[in-house]
Amino acid sequence: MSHYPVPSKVSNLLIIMKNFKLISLFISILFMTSIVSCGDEEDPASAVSYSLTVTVDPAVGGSVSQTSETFISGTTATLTATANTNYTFSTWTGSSNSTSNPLELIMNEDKSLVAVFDLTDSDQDGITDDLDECPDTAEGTTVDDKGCEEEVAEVIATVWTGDVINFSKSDGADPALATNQDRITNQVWITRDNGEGGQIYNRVLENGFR
Ligand SMILES: [Ca+2]
Repeated sequence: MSHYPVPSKVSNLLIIMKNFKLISLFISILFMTSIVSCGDEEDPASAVSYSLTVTVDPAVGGSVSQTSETFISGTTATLTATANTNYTFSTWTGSSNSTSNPLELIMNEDKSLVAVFDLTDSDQDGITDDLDECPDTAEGTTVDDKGCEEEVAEVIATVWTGDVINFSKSDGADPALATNQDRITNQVWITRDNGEGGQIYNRVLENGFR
């Protein structure tokens, strides 16, 4: 191939076109740079955000300082649980299983938190404070369903440890009569009831003697 001299007008045009390409490239770079710098800036309108859902279990148990809300990615949400009367904050469940209160959450994804409250039993007697009419009974006290000390009836059992006794009483004979009893000691008068089943019993105890 042979080279021919380029006419000067054509040469000028080529130079202009070259410059135009350079200018275009420069403008393009400027434009690209401005796009990149826009992306770097924290523009709340375009930033990624995540939702936080907060619930309370049971609803009457208490409240949480933070309500359900949307957070910009990376933001820290602080949740403080406050128990209502007769309730105690127990734990967080859901996206975080923690007993920390307040709880700090970094919002890097959608999160759902449940604040769990338990009924309080101040004296640990098994009757929760909302039902306990005596909420300060001593440890180990036996309590009734109102949480108050239960009167325990004294139970006295008489156990026969002597020889086997063959006892007999005619049907229908009066168990109140000594002849129809087997008086072993002053406190043990065995006889048999005339009612259905013919229960054998200690006549002394039946009459309220001791
Ligand atoms: Ca109690």
